[in-house]
Amino acid sequence: MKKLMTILAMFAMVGFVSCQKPADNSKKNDEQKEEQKPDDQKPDDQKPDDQKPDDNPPVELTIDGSFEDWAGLAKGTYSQTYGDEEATHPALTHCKVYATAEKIFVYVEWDVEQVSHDPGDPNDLDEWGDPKGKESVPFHCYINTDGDTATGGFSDQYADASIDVLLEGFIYPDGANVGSYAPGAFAWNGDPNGSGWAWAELGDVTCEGAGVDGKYELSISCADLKGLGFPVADVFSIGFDIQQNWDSVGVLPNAAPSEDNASGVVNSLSVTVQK
Ligand SMILES: [Ca+2]
Ligand SMILES: [Ca+2]
Repeated sequence: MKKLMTILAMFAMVGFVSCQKPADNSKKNDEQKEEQKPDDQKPDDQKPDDQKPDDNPPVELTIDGSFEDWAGLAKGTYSQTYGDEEATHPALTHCKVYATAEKIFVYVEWDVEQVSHDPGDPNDLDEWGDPKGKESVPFHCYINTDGDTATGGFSDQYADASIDVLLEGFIYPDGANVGSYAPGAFAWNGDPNGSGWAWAELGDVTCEGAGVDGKYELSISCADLKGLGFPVADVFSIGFDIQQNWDSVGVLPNAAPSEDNASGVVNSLSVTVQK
């Protein structure tokens, strides 16, 4: 009888131990959950799928003069602005900017009524070697590459006056047709937050451009900007102008002049790089 009681007691203990195991495991799981809580706040693999930035993976737009690829961009991944018809230089009417670690993509629209282009007479050259009567359409990208409002300048067109790099090229390279964008790059060499046309030649930046009258897309190589000493920050800003024979006729972003802002100059457009 004593032996039987001993055996029953042993079963009871085994049963007790068995019953304790899940309790122990539950406690351990709870502890593990506690330990994992900080990881839940990590941005990458710990986040629920719907919060992953991979929902909007960076895409490569095609610079081909058709713009359907822009329509496919997820909202919130690009920056855009529309021109004010009452602005001092209203010829640019709309721009969108989408940036990846590799490229800055720009889409821009202008009012063709306000911008004329003409190759002129190739057999009748002026003192500069350009065909007489040629109507040129320079296009500038003004980039606050470091996103730092304490560096750069050009308050003439942007209230934040923090443009570090200027790209200068042509939308109608031959004067007759919309063509690719092959700009030269220049660095701001005026006073910080200063004004005036104060730029020092940097070199070339690889770009592409394509479009039709009034609509254009272009890309800018971030590696080339970095190679010239101007890496593009995760949040940078940018502005544009379109010129008629070297006079600005369109500036973006812009605003209508007002009592508080007689020039209608506003900040450059802030852009967040998609990664
Ligand atoms: Ca395209
Ligand atoms: Ca800057």
